[in-house]
Amino acid sequence: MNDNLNANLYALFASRFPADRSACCIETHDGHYYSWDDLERASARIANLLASLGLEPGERVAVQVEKSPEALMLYLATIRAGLVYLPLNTAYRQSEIDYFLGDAEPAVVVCSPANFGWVAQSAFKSGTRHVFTLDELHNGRNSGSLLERAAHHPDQFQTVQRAGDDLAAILYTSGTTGRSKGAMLTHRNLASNAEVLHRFWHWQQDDVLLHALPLFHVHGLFVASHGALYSGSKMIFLPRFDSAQVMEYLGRSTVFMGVPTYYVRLLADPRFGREACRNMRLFISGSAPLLTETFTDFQSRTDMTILERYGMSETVMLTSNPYDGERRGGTVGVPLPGVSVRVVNAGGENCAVGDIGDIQVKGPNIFPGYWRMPEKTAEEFTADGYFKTGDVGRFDHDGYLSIVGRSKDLIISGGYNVYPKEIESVIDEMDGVAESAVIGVPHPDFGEAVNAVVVLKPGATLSESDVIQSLKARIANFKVPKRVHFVPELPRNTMGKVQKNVLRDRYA
Ligand code: MLC
Ligand code: AMP
Repeated sequence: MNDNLNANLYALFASRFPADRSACCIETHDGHYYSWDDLERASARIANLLASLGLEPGERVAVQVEKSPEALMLYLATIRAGLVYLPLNTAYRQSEIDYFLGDAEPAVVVCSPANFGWVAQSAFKSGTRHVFTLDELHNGRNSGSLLERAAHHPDQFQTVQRAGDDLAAILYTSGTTGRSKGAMLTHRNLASNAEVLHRFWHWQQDDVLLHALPLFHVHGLFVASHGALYSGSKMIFLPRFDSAQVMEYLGRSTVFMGVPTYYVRLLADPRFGREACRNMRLFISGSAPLLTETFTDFQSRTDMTILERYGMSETVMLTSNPYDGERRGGTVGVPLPGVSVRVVNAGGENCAVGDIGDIQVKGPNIFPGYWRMPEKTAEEFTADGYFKTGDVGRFDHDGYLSIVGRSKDLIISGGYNVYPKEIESVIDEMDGVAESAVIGVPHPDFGEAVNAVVVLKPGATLSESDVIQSLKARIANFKVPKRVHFVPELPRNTMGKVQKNVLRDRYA
């Protein structure tokens, strides 16, 4: 990529939109159609509004809103205006939002009307200058929303000049110790991955992406939406994953992406099969391990093979099963072109084929570091510039990578990451709790479910539902343990470390 040209990611997308800008870009489940022209004009109006606020390039725009075409337009407008997009899961509660806003110090925060009061309070405490809702009505009124303000601005906007190394987005990913870290992603990181995936997955302009993922994580925003934007392909936007609704639209779609739970739920519907998939070209799975059973059930029900790929917030996509070659169940495929992936032993040497070791990666898609955490960043890279993923795997003789575990203490539930340490700290603060350990146990729907094992202080009478209710008020719902087990003491090894493997076996 030539940095003398504008390396702004939006400029790249715009150069690839269909020549016929009146073609449909997004169709929604409730029957609204948006053309490519609509997308360009609306993002220009919002970019003009953001520019009118006097923001400096690189300032952050934090967004916690429901999924909608307008949310995607806000994302594109932010990039277009040279600002940095910070998406936030709608499930996050006040203490989580307080932390993200305090750490990222965004200049602008956009939230839902229902949360406006407390989010605005939190935002202003962090020095945020502007808090908006997007466009949803509040008590029947729509005054002060970002879209209403943007409507008064011109529908043309000169995309701001950005270099490949300039930041485009920050995605918070929890830390194994301490609080969440903001993974900084540059225009080059995102552009290089969009280009590579476009070729690797054989995207065509006449593809139709059935988009059921949330827009606030890598999978829904940078893999799914970017794929369609870069290819000039239409998207059908569903507000959330619902298997019946997905089935309704599959006949008019060609590409679908999801976390393994989506495939488990589709397969649970007896109507899902060859006929439902007759128009489909490609099903992609990622964000969590796809069970071999799901992979083979899908094959026998549909005569199609799910393509599994592997990535993370810090790196976007790293490996993928091939489009034309063999898609091998239980593997995440081969390194994407331009991405270097190695498996190393404890001494940092490359493992032999078949041997298990730590997965390390390098390439134009790898993030430059964690927001305002130079020491943490340095710890996560090797001296020769490889990023330590925290995943453990092995290569086979044909160069296919399998992920066999994680060196990081992480639970992936329904495609969402949950860091035990964070939940343990909240449980340990509860009255009556002496200590706790949070583990992931196999779950038929979510892949892994969060479980807590709690030791009470003498005389305390906390129940399972007390712990769950108290956590629901404080942390995002998907992090709340599905079960709480009470024990007199936690199993420890001779070093005093809690033996989570013992607990995982006991509660599996
Ligand atoms: C919702 N709940 C979850 C959950 N999602 N619990 C555990 N894990 C989850 N993932 C809670 C709900 O709040 C509810 O709590 C209860 O579980 C049952 O809810 P549900 O109705 O079954 O949930 P639903 O709304 O259908 O959502 C499930 C889901 C959703 C799987 C559709 O979680 C989802 O879309 N996940 C995708 C996540 C994703 O996009 N990941 C990509 C990350 S990017 P209660 O208490 O009310 O009963 C990444 C990088 C990469 O990892 O490689 O892609
Ligand atoms: P996140 O931090 O949310 O971006 O999650 C990234 C993590 O998800 C990776 O480090 C892996 O542990 C996991 N992951 C992503 N894709 C896959 C996959 N196909 N198989 C197994 N794990 C995956």
